[in-house]
Amino acid sequence: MKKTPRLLVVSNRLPMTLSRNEGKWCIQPSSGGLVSALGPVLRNRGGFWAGWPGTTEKMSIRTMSELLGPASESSGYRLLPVVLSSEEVDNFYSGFSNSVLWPLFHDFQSRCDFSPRYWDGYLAVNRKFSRVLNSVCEDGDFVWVNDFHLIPLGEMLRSAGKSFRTSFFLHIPFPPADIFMKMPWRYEILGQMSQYDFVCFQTLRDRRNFMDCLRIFFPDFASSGRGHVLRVRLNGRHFFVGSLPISIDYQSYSRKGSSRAAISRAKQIKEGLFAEKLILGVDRLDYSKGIPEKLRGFQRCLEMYPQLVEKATLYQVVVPSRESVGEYKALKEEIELLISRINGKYSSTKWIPVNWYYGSVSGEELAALYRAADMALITSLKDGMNLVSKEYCACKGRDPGVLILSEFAGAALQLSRGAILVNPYDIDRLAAAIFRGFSMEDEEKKKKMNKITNPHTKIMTMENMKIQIKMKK
Ligand code: GDG
Repeated sequence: MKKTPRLLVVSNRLPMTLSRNEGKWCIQPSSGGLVSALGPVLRNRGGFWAGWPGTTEKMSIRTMSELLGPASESSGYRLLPVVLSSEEVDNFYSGFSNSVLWPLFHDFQSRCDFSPRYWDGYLAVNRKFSRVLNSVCEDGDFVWVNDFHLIPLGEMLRSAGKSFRTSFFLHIPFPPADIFMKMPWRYEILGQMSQYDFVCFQTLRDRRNFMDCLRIFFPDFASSGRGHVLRVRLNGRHFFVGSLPISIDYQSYSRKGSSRAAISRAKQIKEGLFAEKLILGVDRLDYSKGIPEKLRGFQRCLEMYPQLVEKATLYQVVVPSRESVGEYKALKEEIELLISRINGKYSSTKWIPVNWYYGSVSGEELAALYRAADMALITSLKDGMNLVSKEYCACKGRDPGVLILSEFAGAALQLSRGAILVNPYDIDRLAAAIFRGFSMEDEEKKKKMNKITNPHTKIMTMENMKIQIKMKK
């Protein structure tokens, strides 16, 4: 009988993070969209998940396995740590990944730092990942590489001579050719992406940008097919290129949002905030998420529509992220300043316009916040997908809610019929959209939300992720 191929998932971070607190090692779930999206798809599927465990501190192999072993058992796949030094993290993670690829791929080319040492560090860490994977990979395995940190990995694995299939999924956007061209290593990056058997993007827009770049840089490029997966021929070999948007475990969010605990906690939250109308923002601390733009839009809304003063409260959760990168500290300060200005101008003895929490809340608390919110406000300046928008709709269920979503989030291409789309740079229209959301009748809100959550549309299901895994066959 033919053996089912084993699945090896690779991402920069493991789904669990190790840290040392007052001399004691702790393990906790990693945050961010990649882990939220992949976790439920992989649970109990077997195989491996390889990645960095999030610490550069030295620890014995025994301590590492004592910490990761139980997490492996409960998740149903083996966690394979790739240990990195602080110098490696500086050049590979803070450097090439977060100071070159992240800003460039989100169209912020002026934020890029193209230091050559970052490129060397990026390749060196990818080689390290490939050595760790090669130690467990067998012929016939299916290796699923995730995100921009690990683009060269497919080619490195292939050069080891074993025969396994590789797939690459880019969780962030792929930029238009005129932006991509700015990168000194553009030719190398495109060549490395073309070494996978399957390269997959969140949206048709990202896939089109990638195909445009291939056309410009590789004269013998040819493509065929139509629909979500195309066939590409390049330099004598062929591979597939797809656009398969990532989603969430809809049933699980829907259950959590309509649980008794979430409904009762949602009531408490609203009472505690004295909020007649609650607007919710949930974002990682990142300039791509447009948090300052959201705050300016909310302030403008209070100026333009004073009837919302003492009625609409913005609650913003900001999840700490990349705190070692200087720009992120500056962003936090900018957010603090904007919030204190709004609160200084509008607060009264019974109402504070903006409440924020800098930290990560539990999954249960997040579901209760989604349930409590009359509106979710997402103002990304560019976003691969944005799972928060989907989670909000799933948790809200039949309770009337409004989704205001940036047209620059990948999710906008899927959720446009049910959301109010905004350009976060257009402050007056953003303010008007918030007001419009609150002026809508409950029936209209429910109708719009149904366009998103209706199971026939399949936009909230994980079908697409499953298709990617099926590509291994
Ligand atoms: C990248 C791409 C793409 C947030 N705060 C808390 C918390 N979260 C969870 C949310 C959500 C996830 O983090 C954030 O996902 P996003 O998709 O919004 O954004 P990124 O982290 O930037 O993810 C993005 C994604 O990858 C997947 O492909 O959509 O475009 O940038 O799941 O729920 N979870 C908990 N507490 C929090 O305080 N428990």
